[in-house]
Amino acid sequence: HTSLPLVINTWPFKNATAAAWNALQSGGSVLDAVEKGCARCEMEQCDGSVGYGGNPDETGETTLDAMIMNGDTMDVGAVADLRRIKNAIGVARAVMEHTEHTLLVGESASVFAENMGFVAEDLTTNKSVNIFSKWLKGNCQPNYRKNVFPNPSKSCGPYKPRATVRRNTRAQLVNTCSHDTIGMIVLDQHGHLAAGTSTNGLTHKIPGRVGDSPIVGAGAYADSSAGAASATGNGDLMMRFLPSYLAVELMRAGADPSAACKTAISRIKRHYSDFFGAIICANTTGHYGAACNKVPGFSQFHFMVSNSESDIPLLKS
Ligand code: SD4
Repeated sequence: HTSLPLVINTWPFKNATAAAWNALQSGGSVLDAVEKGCARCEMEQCDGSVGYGGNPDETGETTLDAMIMNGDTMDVGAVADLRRIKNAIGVARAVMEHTEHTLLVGESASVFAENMGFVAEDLTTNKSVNIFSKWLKGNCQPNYRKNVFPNPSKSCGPYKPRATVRRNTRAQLVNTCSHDTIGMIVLDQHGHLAAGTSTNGLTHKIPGRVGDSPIVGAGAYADSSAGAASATGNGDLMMRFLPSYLAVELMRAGADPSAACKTAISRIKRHYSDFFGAIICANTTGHYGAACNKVPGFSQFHFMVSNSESDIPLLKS
């Protein structure tokens, strides 16, 4: 295909697109490109939703989820609930290249990272402290808990199970998330495909919560014989449908990337009509597409593209 290589990523994170593109141009592999692209967002704290200092959890800590997948070998490395390490995608790649495992989580993932030479540092910033203290001072809703009530002597936690069962507060779950995970797909001239994600998840999440981003087939999926996809949005809902895996399998069966993306989103909509989420897809020839579920009150979904027709990242929606 003449327009190869191809770099696409979720949201208007054009410096990430450029970093991935430059990695390819300077002889890097598709994995290098995905890693460099996502790492760029981790450094820039893209939209506050990637990297350190954003989306503090219920205790005020920022934790990170990331994954990287090699579509040639189907090797995957991922980290979830990673603490104290800024370069989550780098740790994910280290999991892939230096272990037999796929996913490491929490404190243990951080210890692994430190042993691999990643610098441990506080991920808290003035911004994340402000978000957290505003939440504490405000109504401090237990955003992601169902059937609980806050300790009556305090406005926030510790939360106790509610004695009488209430209806599932699905709307609350949907409306309190922020969504700007970077998901990236890179395809080179030789047909090598890779995909990856990096995020700090959701604001005020319950400690230990892991989103879709580090889950294979949910946050991203790549198979050089079929295509690749990556999702962004309400991971708690999206991961139930493995939308990235679904989109890749639809492309394998002959769907074009836009149709594959659309179907993956509509599968979720059937059950959660007001969920916020989007997906990007690319097939093995470098054709790409995207789809999102438009929800009132949420920003429109945008994504970035670089290919040989335009090595300046282009904003698409
Ligand atoms: C998550 N999917 O942790 C992530 C959040 C996100 O764009 O995509 N933001 O649920």
